[in-house]
Amino acid sequence: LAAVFVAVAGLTVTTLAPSAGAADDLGAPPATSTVRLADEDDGADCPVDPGQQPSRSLLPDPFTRLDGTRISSVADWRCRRAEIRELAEQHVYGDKPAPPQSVSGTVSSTSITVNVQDQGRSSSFSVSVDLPSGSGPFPAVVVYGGFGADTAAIKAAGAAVISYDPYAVGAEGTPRNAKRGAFYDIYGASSPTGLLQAWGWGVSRIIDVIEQSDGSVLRADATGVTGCSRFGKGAFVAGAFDQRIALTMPIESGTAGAPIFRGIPGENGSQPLSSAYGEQPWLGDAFGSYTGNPSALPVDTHEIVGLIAPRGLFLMENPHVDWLGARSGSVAALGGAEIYEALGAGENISYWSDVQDGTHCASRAEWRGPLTQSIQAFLLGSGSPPDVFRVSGSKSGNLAEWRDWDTPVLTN
Ligand code: MCU
Repeated sequence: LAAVFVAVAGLTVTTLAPSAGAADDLGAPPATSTVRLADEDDGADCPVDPGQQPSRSLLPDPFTRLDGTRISSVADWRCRRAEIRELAEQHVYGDKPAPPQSVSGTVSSTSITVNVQDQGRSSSFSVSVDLPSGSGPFPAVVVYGGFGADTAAIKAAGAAVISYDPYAVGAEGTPRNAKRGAFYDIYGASSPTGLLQAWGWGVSRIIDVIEQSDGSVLRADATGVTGCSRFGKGAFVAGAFDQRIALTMPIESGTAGAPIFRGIPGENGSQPLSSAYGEQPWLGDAFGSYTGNPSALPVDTHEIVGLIAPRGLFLMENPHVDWLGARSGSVAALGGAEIYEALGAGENISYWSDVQDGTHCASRAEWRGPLTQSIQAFLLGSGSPPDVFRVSGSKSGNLAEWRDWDTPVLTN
């Protein structure tokens, strides 16, 4: 995994915040320095010319660039990924601003404070921290909201739980032209960026503060993110737009989360695109022109899965509640898994939807094992990822019906 990851990240290994005077006589790096294997966005320098993309009822080909040529090597993925990222910002989620001018804050064993300054404005929020037993520094999982995530299992696996209230960063219940929260205090109440992207921006700023800390409580290179339902949508988007997030675990995310947009109109009982767009400003304002015509979208969520590749991803879905669009979710996972395969990281994506309990965001014993394994593999560097793909029979989509492209063998 490490080899693949470094190759895709373009070998951007940066040493951050070495602690003064800690270097030994041999000149080795100080033991407490933090090595960052990835930036928030390793393709920020890639040229992207979105132009006009033709409408298509099938899923866009993740491996064909906007200029119509196909990628042929693993290294090509970095700038192809940048194209997908840009399309996703423009048409689906709204823009995630470049890292802010300044981020500061504190990390303690009980809380993290975050202060951000950008474009002449500033805002702050804080989150609570709950450490596992044992001695740190610990990896951490950012848990959105207060339901659906198995915080006991996260701690038992050896990771801290960071309890994140996304509404402090992007409030629900506002009209699109009067958005509120720490993100919108800086980027404006009428920013066209939706709540999911704003919430993910908040997670990125938490990671900034952990990176700047002395590293004695939390490890900056081992952050995961999870949440259920609307917060599953949020976790999915956070993982897609920050490559420092080593493990993404969306739960029962439904429309505007993992399920392919193109599948929703044909999936009985699933939350319509117009409903997800209108219920809360989760998606960016620009998505409004696609709710009746997802074929016109130049991107779909199998490629958002691809933005997370080759990092750890464990998608959890519930097939019992039709509203959650689990069939479209399975197609996103299958399509996205093609990208993982092409990058040589097929074992890093797991999917599990054949659960017993039909209750939305229930606590589920079935997921405890693969959740623990994911945390250990991707955040603690021990054991191997679950590498499971369990689709519910009643909600299993067929990728072949959704694509006219094949998966290339990429050279290394
Ligand atoms: C699945 O996530 C949402 C869903 O999109 C909404 O329509 C519904 O109101 O709330 C779900 C949720 O967040 O439940 C906690």
